[in-house]
Amino acid sequence: MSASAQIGVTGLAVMGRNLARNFARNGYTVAVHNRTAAKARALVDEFGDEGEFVLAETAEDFVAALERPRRLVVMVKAGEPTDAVIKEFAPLLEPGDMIVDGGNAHFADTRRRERELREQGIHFVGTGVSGGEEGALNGPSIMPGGSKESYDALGPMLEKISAKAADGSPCTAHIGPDGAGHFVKMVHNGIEYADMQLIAEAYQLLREVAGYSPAEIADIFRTWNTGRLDSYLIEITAEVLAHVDAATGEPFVDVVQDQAEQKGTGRWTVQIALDLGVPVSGIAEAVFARSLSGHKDLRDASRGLAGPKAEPLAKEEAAAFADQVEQALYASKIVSYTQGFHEIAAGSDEYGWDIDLGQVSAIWRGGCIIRAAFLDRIRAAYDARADLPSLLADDGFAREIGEAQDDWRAVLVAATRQGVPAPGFAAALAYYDALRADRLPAALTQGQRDYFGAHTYRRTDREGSFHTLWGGDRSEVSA
Ligand code: NBP
Repeated sequence: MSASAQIGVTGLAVMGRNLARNFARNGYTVAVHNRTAAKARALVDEFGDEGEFVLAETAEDFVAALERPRRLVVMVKAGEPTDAVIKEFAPLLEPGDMIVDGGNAHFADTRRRERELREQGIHFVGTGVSGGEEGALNGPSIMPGGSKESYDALGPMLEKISAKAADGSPCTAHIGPDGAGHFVKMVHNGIEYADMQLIAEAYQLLREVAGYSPAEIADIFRTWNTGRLDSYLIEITAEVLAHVDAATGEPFVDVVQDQAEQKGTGRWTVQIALDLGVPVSGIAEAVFARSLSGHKDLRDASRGLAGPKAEPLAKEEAAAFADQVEQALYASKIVSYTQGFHEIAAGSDEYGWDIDLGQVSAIWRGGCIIRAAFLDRIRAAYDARADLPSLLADDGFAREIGEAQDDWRAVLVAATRQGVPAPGFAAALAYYDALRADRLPAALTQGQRDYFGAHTYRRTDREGSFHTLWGGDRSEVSA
């Protein structure tokens, strides 16, 4: 087999198949391979006329079909299958070749794989790909990690197949070494969980407190989508809410079981945030809300617990409440992005990745699930000040969240009084209030820790660590 393909894709389920077609449609010759060869044959049979494909039935043929340095994209199920594929292909590759893992790998696995393959001179490029099936075909947001050298060889191709932002710039860039790309994709998904939860809470409040129907709420979301909340998730929310179930004639949202599932990247975002000591309370509430919804037996056993049932507002009050919900949603969204970017900054510091946060927000503007007009604002904030310690330190965001807070608080008062859970809105407001507090009760926590465990504390009025002799005369000693 002659080495005629500029890139190869192995793993041709929905994502790999569409990514291979995207490369071919953009003029690249693409070698295609799958463990079960029939899938590779089917791809070429069905879509062979979209561009140049080289069908490879064996691993040896696949590698032989690739121009050097070889660019081999792996789109298999994350975890053991990725290791199995690496084990199969690495012995067939040569120094300078690249293995690009586009699956949803845990960044720690990516770091390990990168280290192991580097010894062999192979570049391992852990790459986050967002946008689902549709994005893979028509332009995803792509977050490649790995060496700078590998980006030099791969970047132009990724830039060509990626989504383009409204200003025409490609939604991909070199994120940083080893696991940086998969880390950023992980946090992207965590933010996605938070966005979805906040939208779901807004829906629930509009339904139960304001008394709107799903179709009316769809219209409200459509209106919001023309303003500062303009985003893919708001757009599809309106579509889902407007959809009527053909079998029953009921709103679709009423015939779907209210138990949300998850694949794990949101959970990883929270687990890693705990390891890094970054407060991502909004993202955590989104993960927990999905988890709580899935505890059907617990929920069934708890439905009789005392508490108010929401009583819908009068029509004239409902519209004003909807405006307040928009403010609460926007303010909470600012907080979840603040928390997500804090986690990326902390990961970047911990692993020495030197991630450009403005660039991350720029490549999320198209192709991915959280694409939104709002990301332009975040990029502008980091462009104005690259070392911005927090999005809330940006004058524009600080002003907007300040202006939203009365309505944000009013929405939470209504939610609490009427017994409608809004954990994402509440966690976001608690984060905001904690950051702006003059004093936090952490001082008392330190006192308790010193009392039962002699963990010591620091004083406000002088340097050093101290311990109070709680069991004795309660005098203070330097520790
Ligand atoms: P799946 O995650 O369903 O994986 C199926 C593919 O993995 C098939 O090609 C299968 O080959 C291959 N595979 C498996 Br399973 N075990 C293997 C092994 N031991 N050796 C070789 N190949 C093996 O596919 P997907 O939904 O297209 O997703 C691909 C990757 O992209 C995943 O990591 C996913 O997390 C990530 N991702 C998915 C989305 C999305 O929206 N679906 C978005 C972003 C990222 P076979 O045909 O022989 O069984």
